[in-house]
Amino acid sequence: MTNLTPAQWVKNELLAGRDRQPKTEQANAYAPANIALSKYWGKREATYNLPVTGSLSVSLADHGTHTQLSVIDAPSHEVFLNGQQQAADSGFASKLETWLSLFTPANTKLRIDTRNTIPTAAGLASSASGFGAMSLACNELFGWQLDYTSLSALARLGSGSASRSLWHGFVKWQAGKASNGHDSVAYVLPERWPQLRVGILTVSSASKAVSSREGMGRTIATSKLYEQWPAQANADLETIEQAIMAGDFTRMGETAEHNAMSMHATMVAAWPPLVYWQPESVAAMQQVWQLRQEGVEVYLTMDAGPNLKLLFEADNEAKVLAAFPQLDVIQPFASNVSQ
Ligand code: 2P0
Repeated sequence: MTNLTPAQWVKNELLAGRDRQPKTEQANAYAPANIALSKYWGKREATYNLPVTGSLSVSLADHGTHTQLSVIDAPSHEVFLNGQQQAADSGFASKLETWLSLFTPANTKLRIDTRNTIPTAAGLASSASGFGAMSLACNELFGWQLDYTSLSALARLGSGSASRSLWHGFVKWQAGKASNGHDSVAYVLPERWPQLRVGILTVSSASKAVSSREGMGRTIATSKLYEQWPAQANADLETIEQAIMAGDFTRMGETAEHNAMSMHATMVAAWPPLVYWQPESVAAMQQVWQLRQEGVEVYLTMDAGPNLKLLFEADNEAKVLAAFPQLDVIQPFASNVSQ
């Protein structure tokens, strides 16, 4: 089989038989941000954003991205982020345009209004909810009627972690094997965990020195410790999925924290070293471990940035908040968050 480019794959396979033109003048969508409990760190193929391993996340309810698409009569797309027009050559606009060019007819130009409900300083206004919301809004605008799992492959082409941002709740992105990624898709798990809390602990709003994309490339290329990562990531993914099914918070939390620390170990062993932590991050980690010693069951996870995400259950919320008064507490399974 000849290798297709992502644009050929989208047009010939994902959208096969579908008309190319917009079906309505405007479309709106929302997608939540997500935090991986078992991380995606490393690509086996970069043009399709195909991961080395699967990953599993929990979505962040009302922390995410609202996107409105409007068909416009203009020579090029217009991109607005939180109300501010973005220069066409900005990183944000050009990433969006590259993704839109995978399927948008040349004569169709869009105004894209994207608004994040995540505090920018938290470093969570990631591409995940952005491309998640774009994929849902495009499905509406172009009338594709694709199911969410198919849309997750399209979101992945924008950003890997976006494949996990189409649903609320626990979401698993399976690595897949195919060279065109048709099987590298995500789906929502049926389990709910109403007592689960995710706390966003913003310890530093220093901007990210090295993007995740560059960081994972550097880690694979130079970190000897990365060699052990895929086996651990696969095992952790399975353990966390089982812990979710069993409602075993200790097992889920311990495995998620160990997974994040191990991912960071692979980064630290890259060259030049990749250390996303700030002194405040380490101080906060030690505070979390101290709390655990005192019998408060709270675990941490971290991504490619200095901030911590804490995992705990409702019965410990007051104690965790007492230790971290600035914590932004999210209820991923609140009754008003429909799955
Ligand atoms: C994750 N991260 O699983 C991991 C953990 C960061 C650390 O997914 O290159 O922005 O667009 O596929 O999705 C961040 O990576 O990277 C990420 P691309 P993406 O959440």
